[in-house]
Amino acid sequence: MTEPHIERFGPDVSIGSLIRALDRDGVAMVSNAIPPEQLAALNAEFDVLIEGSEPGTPNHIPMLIDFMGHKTHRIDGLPGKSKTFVELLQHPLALQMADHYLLPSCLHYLLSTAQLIEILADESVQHLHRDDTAWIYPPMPTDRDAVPTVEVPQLEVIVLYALCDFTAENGATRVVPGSHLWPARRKPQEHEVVAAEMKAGSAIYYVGKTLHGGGPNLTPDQARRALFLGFSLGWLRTKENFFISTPIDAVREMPPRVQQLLGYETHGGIGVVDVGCPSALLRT
Ligand SMILES: O=C(O)CCC(=O)C(=O)O
Ligand SMILES: [Fe+2]
Repeated sequence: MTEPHIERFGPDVSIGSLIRALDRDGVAMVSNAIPPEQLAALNAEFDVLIEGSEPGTPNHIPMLIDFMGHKTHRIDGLPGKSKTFVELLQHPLALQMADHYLLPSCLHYLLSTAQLIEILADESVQHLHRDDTAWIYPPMPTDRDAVPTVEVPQLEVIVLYALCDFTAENGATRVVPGSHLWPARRKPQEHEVVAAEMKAGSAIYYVGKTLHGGGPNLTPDQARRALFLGFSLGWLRTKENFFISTPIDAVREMPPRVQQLLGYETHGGIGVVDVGCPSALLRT
């Protein structure tokens, strides 16, 4: 039996080769996916965001606070906060991957989530999970990982960029190659988990069904910085776009039940603002 591993490609990889690896392993790595100048620009903008943030997500819904980490900075809302992020959002390889996996099931897809994640020294390991279980009810705490995998269409694809060197010690993302094809209840053994060690500017690409999680940061003083983007099917949303059509000042005057109907409450981890529940916006 071959040891599980993540196939590595160079930045000029063809989308066909990337897809072949993704179909087989559910994950693939691309070195130097971000050119050095863009990486430097991103990090300069993100340094400022991290300086203004605190680790931990106390405003998140209780069942996800441990998942989000207590010694981890998480910053979302990035399209409105970083010009370079907006450039990176158009990276052809990520969009070609999303075209391939999502367009068979929708007219067009959406940026579903994007987070800057900085795992600080002494953070513990994140639970191995599938990102697409966020949409599959019932969510935690019953048996959240025991959801059908192959029977469900591809809901989400993800690219996670390393913004610093990723090592097994500083919290490189842990991935279970092949787990996108596993039966729902199969649990990974430790020898099936691979740390996505890679240089700054590299990326892993994975599908929503692939088991993965942030690694523990075992270093005394190194931060591990990542940026992940998830693209999801374009119809995974409400028919009417009340978020845009209803001014927030009007929503503030409405009864809580109506605020909930208009989307100011998350569904588990779906519908977050500032890595938390958007109802916080109504109280400010
Ligand atoms: O930080 C990481 O390496 C992975 C984070 C992750 O998978 C998540 O928060 O869903
Ligand atoms: Fe994840």
